[in-house]
Amino acid sequence: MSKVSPAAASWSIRAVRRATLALLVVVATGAASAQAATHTITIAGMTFDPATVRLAPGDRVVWLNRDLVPHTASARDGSFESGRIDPGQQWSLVFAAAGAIDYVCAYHPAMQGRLEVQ
Ligand SMILES: [Cu+2]
Repeated sequence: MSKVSPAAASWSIRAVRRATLALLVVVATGAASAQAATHTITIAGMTFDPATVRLAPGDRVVWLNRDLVPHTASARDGSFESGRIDPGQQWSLVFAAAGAIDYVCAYHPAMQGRLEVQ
């Protein structure tokens, strides 16, 4: 007999649902591990902290100004320019391409930072 009993059919539907759910969990986990990260650089005491940030292509970098005066994040090669970031404000950018970028504060050139996208 090749006829499937209702109980067996019901069991196999549950098994398929369970397998589908397991597959979805695997896909979601894979997506999460490949998800872009956010790196926050705090500006305080006239410094970028951390001064050097290593990130992966697609990651976002946030500059958060916790200082008492405005600052900028200005790439030496001109590839990005935050403009004025007032105290308490932030600015962010996603870096798609690999490479190293040195940046400074346009108002206080002694303030220096570096991004290493790899
Ligand atoms: Cu500054």
